[in-house]
Amino acid sequence: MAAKLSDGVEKLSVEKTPNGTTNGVHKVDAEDDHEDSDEDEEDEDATVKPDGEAAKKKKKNKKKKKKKKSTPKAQTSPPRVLISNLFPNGEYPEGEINEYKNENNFRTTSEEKRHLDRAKSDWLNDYRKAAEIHRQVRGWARQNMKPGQTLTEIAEGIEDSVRALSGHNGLEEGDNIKGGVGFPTGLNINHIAAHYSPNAGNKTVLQQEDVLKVDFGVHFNGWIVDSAFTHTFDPIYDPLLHAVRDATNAGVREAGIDVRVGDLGAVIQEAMESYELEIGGKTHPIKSIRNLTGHDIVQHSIHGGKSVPIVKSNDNTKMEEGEVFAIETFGSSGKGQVYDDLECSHYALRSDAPHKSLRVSSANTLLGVIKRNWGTLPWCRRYLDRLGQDKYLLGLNSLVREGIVEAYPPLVDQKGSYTAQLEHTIILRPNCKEVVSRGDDY
Ligand SMILES: [Co+2]
Repeated sequence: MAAKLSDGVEKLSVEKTPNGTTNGVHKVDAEDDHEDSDEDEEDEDATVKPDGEAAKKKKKNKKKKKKKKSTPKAQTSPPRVLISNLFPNGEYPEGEINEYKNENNFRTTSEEKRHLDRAKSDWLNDYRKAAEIHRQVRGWARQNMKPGQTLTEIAEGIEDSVRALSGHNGLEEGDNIKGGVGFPTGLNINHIAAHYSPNAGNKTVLQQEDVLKVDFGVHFNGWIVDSAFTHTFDPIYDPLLHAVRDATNAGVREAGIDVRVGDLGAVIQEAMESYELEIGGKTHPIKSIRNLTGHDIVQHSIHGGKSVPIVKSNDNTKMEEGEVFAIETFGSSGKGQVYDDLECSHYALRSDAPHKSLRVSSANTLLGVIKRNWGTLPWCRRYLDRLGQDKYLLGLNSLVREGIVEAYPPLVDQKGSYTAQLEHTIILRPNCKEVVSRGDDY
């Protein structure tokens, strides 16, 4: 889920950015692939056991085999097998591990940092569990999304899968705060860059020529994996997809403890703006969308308060040890700037919500429902519908007006333009950086 810069902040960073920071645009070979290769994982159980032990182990395995017959070993299509059934030892695969660079190099071998890291291992395992669910659900979605499907069908397919794998269907009060869907599934087509999810009755059908951004979240205990990709059926958009992939990977690579977010923005912009998109004989430079940013993630809040710009800026805010960041980049063939448009679907209770007495009684009732079901996690109108809430719009609008609930309307670039997005969640562990949402796909 993207963060939008407030107008004031945006002006500040744009003012400070010298004009013409875009380097000479050159066309990059569409096949050029700079992605980091996955490192081989070490075999965890490589120690040799004495004979007696080995024999015992054999017996154990025999017993296990019988049991296994009742529990499925593989994920189904659509995904419905509880993730914990696929990892019976309770340990989930780690993401891509990156060593810290330069003055932070000492962290790789520091005993003190290693100790700090171990102290938080349960938290990390929960994070990896959410990431594994994200990988399995998006793997299925990428294979099964087809032109002709409605956006509602696609959104529900993803959300039902996340609910099934996490074991949190979110229907009982409080269940969704424990785990499951981390925020509304964004299904953003073409010039729509972020925060679009179908509301009830939406009849939008995915088209062959569409550029679809799929942005969804999975969480346990309020720690959200925020990851997004762009899906197309026509290879003419490949340069746009490669631009955001390179830009996000550049951001992920350069992110680290003590890194200034403004510097990260420059690196991201340079990678992004080395591409161009050719459509119908016309060439469009690809721009970083300058008023969209990545963000830090704190427990139960998708936007912690820090931004990761995707254009060069003088923001000297530093990333710190233990922080979690969503590194997301947006490329556009349009103006490279978004504005609010279309019907709102995404909302979240503000963590700094004022305590006020509300004149609209339905607003009071709705506020209770929101607090008990999501706390400060984001949700959309469809999630209220599935809990049996109706006629809530008056109350909802009043909560937004009073500054209690934040509305996140869709963000769009100019009509006719194409936008793409790629997003990963990274954890700045004390002794290494973990790209927890990394998969074979992106
Ligand atoms: Co995000």
